[in-house]
Amino acid sequence: MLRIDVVTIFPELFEPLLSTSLLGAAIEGGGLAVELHDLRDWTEDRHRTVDDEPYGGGPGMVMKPEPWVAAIEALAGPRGPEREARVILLSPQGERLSQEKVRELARERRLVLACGRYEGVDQRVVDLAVDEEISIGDYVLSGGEVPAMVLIEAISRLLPGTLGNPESSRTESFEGGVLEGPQYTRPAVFRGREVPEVLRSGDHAAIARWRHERALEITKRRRPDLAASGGEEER
Ligand code: J9Q
Repeated sequence: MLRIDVVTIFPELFEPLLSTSLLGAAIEGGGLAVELHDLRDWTEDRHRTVDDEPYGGGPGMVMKPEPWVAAIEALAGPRGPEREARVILLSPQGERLSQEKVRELARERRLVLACGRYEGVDQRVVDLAVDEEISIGDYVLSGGEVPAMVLIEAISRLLPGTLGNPESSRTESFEGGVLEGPQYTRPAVFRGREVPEVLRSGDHAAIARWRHERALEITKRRRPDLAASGGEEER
């Protein structure tokens, strides 16, 4: 069982994700528990203030350290070998998320996901309380909430006993370091375009060969970076 605690100023953003089928299955199956926490619950002032102006000036606001460190230490304990959870800050400065990292995190017992806002979190939070920073890619977002959802969904698909279809998870894009080739369903002809003959031939060996060829082709063309790292990794 993996427990994920999410700390955010927008806990309600996560509600649809948790109630809808995707994670629903992982949670129903007992492999995953997600707990939402409002960062403002760890403020002490009347206005529940979570941000302030940046030292040195500049645009935007920076998230204050006190609520963050209080929240993280309440959920994970102080940083060190006794800590009960791995604390991850979703941030543009983080290490890029990969399927390898997802596999690693899916083996943990507890995670705390800290969702900061775009302008940033006081660096002392990172230095004192965060174990690692993760980015989902190089684009501007307004906060770490959507990146946290990406991470939760990716992890949920790997939890033991919670996967609807283990076969499809293994062969899907990236698990083997190769993209999937084209997929078709009925009708056999749509707007004059035919499904490739081989897929309708019933020749399973020929189908497997054709799919493997298309997979390598699309990977080489669209993702030469992936193609370079083998494509034969086969998990
Ligand atoms: C918190 N852009 O972007 C990509 N991965 C994480 C992020 C991010 C962001 C702004 C705030 C996280």
